[in-house]
Amino acid sequence: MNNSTALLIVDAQYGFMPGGGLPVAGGHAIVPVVNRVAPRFANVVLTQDWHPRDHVSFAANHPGRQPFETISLPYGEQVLWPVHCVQGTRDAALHEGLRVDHAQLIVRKGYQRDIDSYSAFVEADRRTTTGLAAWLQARGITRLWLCGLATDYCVAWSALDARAAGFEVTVIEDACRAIDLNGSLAQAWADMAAAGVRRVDSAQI
Ligand code: VGL
Ligand code: ZN
Repeated sequence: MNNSTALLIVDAQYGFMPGGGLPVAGGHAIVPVVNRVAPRFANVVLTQDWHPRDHVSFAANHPGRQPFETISLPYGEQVLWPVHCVQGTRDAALHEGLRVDHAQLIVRKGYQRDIDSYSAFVEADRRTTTGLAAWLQARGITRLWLCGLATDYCVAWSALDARAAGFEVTVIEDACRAIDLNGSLAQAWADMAAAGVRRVDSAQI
């Protein structure tokens, strides 16, 4: 791929794979697919969900609440998750089987106690930027290919924010896996299609 294109690998962390804090079915199966496509990209960026232990998104920090319930926070509705991707733990580590030594940037997100961040671009308050759009734009990158975990949360939110920031966006479907909570996967694909996100299989690259 040319220099105006980047691969964005979202949250390919143990926490979202079998045995992790918020396991996504088949999450580990993305690793060989990502490894197959990554060499094609001169520009590679990864994200890393990176929560403090007292993070607002953890059900365990809301007495009486259970994982996958929703609560209302100052910035809107928040799904309560099992404890996952706590800073510095193995759960938060990137999968060691990823062969992406040429990656240039790791964007950590969700590190503020009171704000979650599914998106690689803008936190859940929809105001606080991670700086990623400016970083990409400063390098002349206009096209993004997305893969990772989970399709219906961090990948979809990142894809939608990337479109809003003016990037051309393609999601590599078989290099993603979903949580699929209450129809969230179908909703995510509908939202992405409506926003002009392209959807491909890795074999088409
Ligand atoms: C994610 C829920 C909570 C994700 C991260 O990576 O999709 N989902 N934190
Ligand atoms: Zn998280």
